[in-house]
Amino acid sequence: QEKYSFAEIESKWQKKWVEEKAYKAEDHSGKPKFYALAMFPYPSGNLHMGHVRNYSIVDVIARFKRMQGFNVLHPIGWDSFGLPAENAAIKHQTPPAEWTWKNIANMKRQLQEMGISYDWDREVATCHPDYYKFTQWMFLEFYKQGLVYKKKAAVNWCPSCATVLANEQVVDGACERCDTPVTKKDLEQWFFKITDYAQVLLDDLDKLPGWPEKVKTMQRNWIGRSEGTEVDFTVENRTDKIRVYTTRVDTIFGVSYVVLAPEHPLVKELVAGTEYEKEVNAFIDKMKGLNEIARTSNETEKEGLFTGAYCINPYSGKKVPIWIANYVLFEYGTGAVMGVPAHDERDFEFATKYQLPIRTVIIPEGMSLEAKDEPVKEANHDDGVMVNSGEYDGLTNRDALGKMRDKAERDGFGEHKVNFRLRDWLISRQRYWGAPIPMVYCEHCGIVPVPQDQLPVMLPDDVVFKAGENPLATSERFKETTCPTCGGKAQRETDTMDTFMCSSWYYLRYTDPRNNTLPFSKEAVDQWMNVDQYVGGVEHAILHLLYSRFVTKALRDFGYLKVDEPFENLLTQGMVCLDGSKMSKSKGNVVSPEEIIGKYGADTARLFILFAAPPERDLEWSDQGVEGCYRFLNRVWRLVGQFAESAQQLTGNHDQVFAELDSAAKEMRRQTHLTIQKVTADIGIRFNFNTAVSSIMELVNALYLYKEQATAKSEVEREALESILILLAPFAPHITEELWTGLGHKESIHQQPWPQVDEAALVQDEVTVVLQVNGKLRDRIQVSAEISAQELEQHIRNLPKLQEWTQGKTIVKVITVPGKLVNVVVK
Ligand code: ANZ
Ligand code: ZN
Repeated sequence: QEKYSFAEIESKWQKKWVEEKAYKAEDHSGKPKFYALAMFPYPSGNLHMGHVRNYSIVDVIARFKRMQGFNVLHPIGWDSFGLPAENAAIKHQTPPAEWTWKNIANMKRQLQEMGISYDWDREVATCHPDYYKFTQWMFLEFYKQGLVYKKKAAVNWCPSCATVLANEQVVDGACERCDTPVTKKDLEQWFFKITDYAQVLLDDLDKLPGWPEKVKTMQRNWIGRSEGTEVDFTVENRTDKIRVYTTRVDTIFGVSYVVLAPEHPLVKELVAGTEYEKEVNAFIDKMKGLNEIARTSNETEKEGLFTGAYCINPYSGKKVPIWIANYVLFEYGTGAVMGVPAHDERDFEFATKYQLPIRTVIIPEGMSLEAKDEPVKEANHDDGVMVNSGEYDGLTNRDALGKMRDKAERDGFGEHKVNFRLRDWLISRQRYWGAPIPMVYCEHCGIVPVPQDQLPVMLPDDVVFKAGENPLATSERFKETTCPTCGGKAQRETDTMDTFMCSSWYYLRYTDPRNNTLPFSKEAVDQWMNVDQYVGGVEHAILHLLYSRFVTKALRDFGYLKVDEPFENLLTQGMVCLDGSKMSKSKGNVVSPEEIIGKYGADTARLFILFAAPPERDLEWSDQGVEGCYRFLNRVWRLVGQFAESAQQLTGNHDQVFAELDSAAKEMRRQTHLTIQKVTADIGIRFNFNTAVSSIMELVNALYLYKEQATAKSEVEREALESILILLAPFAPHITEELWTGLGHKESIHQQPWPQVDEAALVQDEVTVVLQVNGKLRDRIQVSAEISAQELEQHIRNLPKLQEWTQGKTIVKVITVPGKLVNVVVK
């Protein structure tokens, strides 16, 4: 018998699949569609194990769905703009394009060596002019619709990368890429008005039951909806009013000071010409250099200064001092807060430090009124009863809050207000390797968008990379242009777009990747969207997913597509770890996919990574585990070889043989169909690839035992063997394809229909059991007489039809009366 020579087998099939376009998605097909998508990679140069895991998971789903009769779209591409290419360019003196395309070629070869079932005709790269032309088109479309604007803004600035960073690229106050502390700088920048969509982005998270709860929570927190009240405090001896934003207007009798953000325009006016001016100005300058996170983190000490001015509390009529402080941000709310030390931690810390009064205005319900004048040891934000609050005393604070807000609205000094933490999306980058922003500045016409039919605005290649300089500005040929409106002298915008912009719409491009006039046709996008299953790392839980949701919703509103949400189901895969920590170059604990594939083959690598842990959990690398998977595939290989040699005597009459089986054969068939049932549910319903693989392994063991028996029937063996191959095909596509053809089949195993469970084969000695859902009769099923309550319940839970009957509901309880009845209680 031949040896399992994986290298030969794998390259043979890979070549064939690519040549025959075996996994092409049909644009017009009678079959239902299924769109399976992995987050596309950044072409850093080599695949790592995280990639292998990501793409193997999606490949199992894609192959499984294909065998289930779906028309599957499973594309891949390259998120190929971004800083590393530019850094490499500076370091090695190679143009970013050259570095990037070389990496893409290498990683593409590696992907093909993994045998992932991509439709290669739909490959895209965001750095290709045919792609970024439409990234620019998006910019212009959003601009036309009033969702893009330019403004001078204090932005996060990395002095080392010499570029603007988005908030999310600032990690603990430092640049995500180079760890340099981030400063603030005033620059003219382009923004996308994502805040217009804040409420709907929040609300529609409820339309996504197929997303992990933790991801939705992260998005909710990022959007940060806050409901409160704006209240005016009139400045003493002036007409100016300071408008504060508070979520707790009920605490307003406890205000002992008002704080303005240092950047608040009123600050300079208040101190002009006073003894406070110099110190206050110095403080403002100091704050300018610091980013929000450094200013407001809990670890940062509260710091502030008195301005010398006072204002009046509109409820109590009392006079309170006006301060400025680091912990109040200009960009949030109104840039001014009322300080209530007794009920807010930050204010408590501040008041304690600067010896400002601390006055309780809410005490716990049932507590003696004496408590209202006791010294405060810590801020208390619990609900309770109002004290020290004039006419509101004795009310619950929730009642008081409503009444106080009504009063502000009635008397015209305030109003109910909803705020969001979410800021507009700053997309300008002072970098080279990105999509140029398609705008020109004309001396006569001002800001002029490049007409869409003149796209792409091509990246020039005659630029100079110098630290601290915007590369596009160094190309005269790029910069100097003529105005599309008047034909006069004009200059191009020299900033490029945030790469999150490129990745916010790539899943739409896959539906119509070679369209030359539009990013996609309506027909194509409506046919394929939305993505049925999206899989990627949890590090993209906030930004990429939020931007993509925003872009989809905006394009829907512009009339380009129909769906509300781009990603129906989301799976966030766990990390690949070695010795307990994430594999990473910096930790030096990396196992290279190429090495593993070279030693054992892609099928073993895939099988191990799918078998070692459920997709959402972290996976611990294990050399023994890999060895084990390799031995298992060899076992399968030998099993088929031995069968092919011995099984010549297949009778023509299959049904008759199956009708007259002895008990060992019946048991073999039962095991085969139980495994089909389990693997189908494990892949299709729960993504429990690991348990699916282990039950296939058990079936292999059972078949080894069965075939040793003198009475073993070839028909039964064959059924078991072919089931093993088909069930294993999504995990180990090459070896199964090879063995399948070895059994005499002409068609690819990957085109076989997914096997059906033969209910009759599952039964030992049968009885009929009534199946109810919430007491309603749904079916009568045949089960073994000996089946235990537990087995019966498991059997019911695995029934494919149960899905239909319990649609969208959760199973609360399964009541079983063995031999008689099962009632599934759902809610
Ligand atoms: C008085 C108060 C009393 C507050 C109290 C809270 C508790 P969220 O939920 O995040 O919206 N605040 C408002 N604007 C601010 C700014 N620009 N910089 C820093 N802090 C600001 O929280 C709103 C609360 O955060 C507001 O309610 C305000 O403090 C503070 F017992 O006002 B509060
Ligand atoms: Zn002009």
